[in-house]
Amino acid sequence: MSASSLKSETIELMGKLGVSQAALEGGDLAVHSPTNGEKIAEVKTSSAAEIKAQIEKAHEAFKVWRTVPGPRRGELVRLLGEELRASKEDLGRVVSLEAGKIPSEGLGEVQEMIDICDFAVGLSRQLYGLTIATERADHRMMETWHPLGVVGIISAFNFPVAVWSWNAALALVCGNSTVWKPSEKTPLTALACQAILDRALAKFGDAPEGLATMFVAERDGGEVMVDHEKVALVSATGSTRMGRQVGPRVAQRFGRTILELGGNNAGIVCPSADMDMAVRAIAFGAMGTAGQRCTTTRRLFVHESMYDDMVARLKKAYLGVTIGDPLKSDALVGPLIDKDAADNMNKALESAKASGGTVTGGERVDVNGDASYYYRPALVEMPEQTGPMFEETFAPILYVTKYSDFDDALEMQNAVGAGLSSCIFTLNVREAEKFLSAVGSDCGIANVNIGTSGAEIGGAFGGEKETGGGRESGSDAWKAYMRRATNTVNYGTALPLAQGVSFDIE
Ligand code: UN1
Repeated sequence: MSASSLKSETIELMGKLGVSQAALEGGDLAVHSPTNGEKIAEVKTSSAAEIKAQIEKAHEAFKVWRTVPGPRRGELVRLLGEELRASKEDLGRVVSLEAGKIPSEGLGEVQEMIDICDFAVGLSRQLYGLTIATERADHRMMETWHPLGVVGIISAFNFPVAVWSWNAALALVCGNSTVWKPSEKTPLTALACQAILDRALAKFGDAPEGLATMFVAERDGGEVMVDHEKVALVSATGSTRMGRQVGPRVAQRFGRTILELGGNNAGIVCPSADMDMAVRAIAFGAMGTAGQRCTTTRRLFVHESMYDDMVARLKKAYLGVTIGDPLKSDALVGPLIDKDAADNMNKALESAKASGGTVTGGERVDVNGDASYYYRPALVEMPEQTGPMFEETFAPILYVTKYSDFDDALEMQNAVGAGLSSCIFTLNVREAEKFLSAVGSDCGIANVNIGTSGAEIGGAFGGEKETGGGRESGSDAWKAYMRRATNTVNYGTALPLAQGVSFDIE
């Protein structure tokens, strides 16, 4: 495929998805495909004034949308799910083109969007509150969940479409409007999602204008949204560094946040582990998506009795894994997103070596020349948990360290700043249950005999500590997108005061 044909494929695919060629040309933000470095589009960024106007409009839309019954709001998300089913192949391909994911992962991401739509449709009839026993006669106490307002969504390049849908599907059934700022590295997938959503909105018929929109901008555009008083909730996915800035800024104006930040996810391999299962799970968790998931397995603690066997098997997997252009091959590992990612990977490997690490893999692989960054995933044997192991490097690096005592392994796993995902491989029920207990993994996701990545949408997704504490997606994550009112109703003829207080004014 010649360089220019990638651009024409982009125009053709985006056209099929409903985005005009004009929207892809002449803009001030260049979009490069990480698959070969080619410039595939130039899109227009929004000014601060445009973003503010968009938020004002979303706020007006919210005032209407909050009065629409939940199940009817669910109908819009059902239509979105239908449109996504129809566009799955094309949107999945744009994810591969723009984010460099291998085809099954690009498609998997769109499947995750379809799944959350299904979930949200059911949820639209289940925005339940509690009825609570009251201490007063002839009284009823209950909770009501109300729509919150404008939800600002900030998403990262690595899940350029799914993370938006987790937020938008829930926010919309909960009666909110949404404004989305995608990563400036992946605006095309966002333009495609907007076109898909616009088709669902057209079929829906009478949704208020400006209900769910997006804008392309660099960081300063995101700041406009973060600081805007009419954005009730900012749901931000990205680095811990970004979250450290977003969190306090939103808190300053008493807005709400859902923060889904860095992960430095670990696995523990115990003496009884099913080794075949563990190797496959760890290989996918560490090398899948070229190590660019927030749930990627980055650290591994292996019991000394299994260590040599595990390292030998992993080395084989690392040296044998196929690396290639996701648009043209069925390789399992695609490119890093850009040169910065490659520089960070190299830096971390240098630092690991300086800390006594032995590196297998990690070298650059020439797939499509100098303007794209393909690397063999790196397996790094570390004598102890030290140096770069404490940092999240968004690249395919897996550090492996030996342990002899289970409690030490647990302590090492919890000894980092982030607290997103974790896993244990064991057939020993005591180890498994301890890992899941209050003294076990301190992460938001803790798995047994499953890797750290690839969570289903049905569970709440997010993590503790420097991961930010937010939860998105399934379970009761919807509650973060609504405000709770406690209502007490007196249907009697007296006015008893709570706690037996007397206050007789006659
Ligand atoms: C992310 O990397 O930001 O659990 C999200 C997973 C995916 C989501 C990852 N379902 O790996």
